[in-house]
Amino acid sequence: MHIFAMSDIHGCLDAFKASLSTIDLDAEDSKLVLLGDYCDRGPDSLGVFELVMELQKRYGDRVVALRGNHEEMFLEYIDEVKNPNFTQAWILADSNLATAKSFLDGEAFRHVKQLLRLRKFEEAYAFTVEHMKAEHADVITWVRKLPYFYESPFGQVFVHAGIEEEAGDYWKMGTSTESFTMMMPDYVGREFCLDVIAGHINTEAVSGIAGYRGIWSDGVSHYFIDGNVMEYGEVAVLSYDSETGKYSGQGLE
Ligand SMILES: [Mn+2]
Repeated sequence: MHIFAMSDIHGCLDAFKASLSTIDLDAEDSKLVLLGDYCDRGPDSLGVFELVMELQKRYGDRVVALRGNHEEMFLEYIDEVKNPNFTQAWILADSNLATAKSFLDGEAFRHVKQLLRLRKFEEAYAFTVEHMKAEHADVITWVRKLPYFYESPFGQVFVHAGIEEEAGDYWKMGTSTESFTMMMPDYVGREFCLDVIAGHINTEAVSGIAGYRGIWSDGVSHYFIDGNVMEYGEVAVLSYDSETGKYSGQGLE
């Protein structure tokens, strides 16, 4: 089997498509695991969500989509719409309103901008969420069902941020939903009984090597695959071949 993994696409639909074009999903023994953070920052969050949904329709369980902290925030700002105290959190979480813009048609987005200019923040927030619910309920429903991790038959766990490795065999029970999507890379350099493949923190930050991009491994049990698409314009692809047990991808070897 060939497993491909990508993470932290962050609304960068063109970069995602370019990386997809390098892998063959038509082969029956291939699998694509996406580690979350499809939305926010980049220009087309809705387009990325819809493309992943389409891939799952086409390829079934050959395409696994996990959830990241940005999907958690996305659901939070939809669910907290009756809470006026959340208005500021919404504006801050969706930097430059990039995600809202992708979900709203031109006229609706101009209306939101106008409300914001008039400092009608709560109204802008409520209007945005109402529009998203009315026009893109399928996407919201899909995001709600995204799982937190994927365990392969080859001694691997794929996750957005990480797992509580101190819990050993009980990591599933021992890892909170916040940790799955947001934990710091606390176990770098320590051996674990599974390979842990994660995104969330870009590889320049986790490696400590200035300008690093692509995939980074700690040489023990961890592979980090967020190559920082906003900075470098590319979504890194990790490949794993179960016949040889070898990982490959930009930055490895
Ligand atoms: Mn993240």
